[in-house]
Amino acid sequence: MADAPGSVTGSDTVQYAFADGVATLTFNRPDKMNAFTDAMLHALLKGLRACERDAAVRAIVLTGAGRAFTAGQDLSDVQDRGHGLSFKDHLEATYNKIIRALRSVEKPVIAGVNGVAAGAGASIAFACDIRLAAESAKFATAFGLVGLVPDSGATWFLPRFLGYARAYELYATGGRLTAAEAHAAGIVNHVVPDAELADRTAALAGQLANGPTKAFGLTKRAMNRAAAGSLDDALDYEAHLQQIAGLTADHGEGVRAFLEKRPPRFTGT
Ligand code: LHQ
Repeated sequence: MADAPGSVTGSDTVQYAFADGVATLTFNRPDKMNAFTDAMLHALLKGLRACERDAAVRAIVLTGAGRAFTAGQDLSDVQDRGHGLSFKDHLEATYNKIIRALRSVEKPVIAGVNGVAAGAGASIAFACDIRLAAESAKFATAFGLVGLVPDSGATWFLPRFLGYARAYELYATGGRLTAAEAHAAGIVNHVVPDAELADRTAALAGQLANGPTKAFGLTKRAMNRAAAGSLDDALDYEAHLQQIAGLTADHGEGVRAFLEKRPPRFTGT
């Protein structure tokens, strides 16, 4: 029997579904634009860890229920805690762990950005490997509008996509990018009609889940490291990882399939 939507994450506010190698985590607090409470953040982290552990999961999708991807931190939660909240502790205990988990899980992670992604919600979308956006989706920097600095990796990701000046201006003006603008800037891989987002995201995730999972994971590891290093480092590290990928069953299958002029049957091993 399939897991109940909240049983893997421990909360219905982040629902987990699994089929055909693809795990989908859905932010599910639509009346509040899927703004993150503590319970949601812990549920998301739990869901990501479960995806990491489960070898049957070979691609991961993050998306939102209703008209938002997620509006980032629930601001009423922050206000309720008043000066009792350590922003630093909160970030370290939740968002920073989530961003690290997204970048370190050695499986492709796709954000199906169904609506607005604001504040740390946009950062979470930026930390995924691939972004598909509905035509009506938006990326809202939000932080500056509430007197905060960009967090959850935003200062790392956005200047890499936009360059320093455009990223700084966006944060300083509380600006937003439409899906089309995000696509033009290279943030979003594909913009699709709203009604097609779920199917298009599932189709891409399904395709990736049938791929050579180990090689896809090692590719991510190499690109994470190359983003911060020199060409010499990248060359050394690629050679190191290729030694690992070259010993996988999927590599053997890929070569056999090529030589036998047939599609490969990858198993993720
Ligand atoms: C919300 C929220 C929300 C609560 C919509 N909270 N209720 C990390 C660590 C520590 C501290 C602080 O922050 C962080 C990281 C961050 O993420 S900071 C940035 C937090 N996010 C924002 O500032 C975004 C605030 N939301 C918005 O700007 C708008 O709601 C957006 C642009 C997302 C959507 O606008 P609309 O489509 O016009 O929808 P709406 O504003 O009417 O929202 C619908 C409901 O959702 C509404 O509730 P209500 O009871 O009045 O119907 C909003 O209050 C609620 N909601 N975002 N973050």
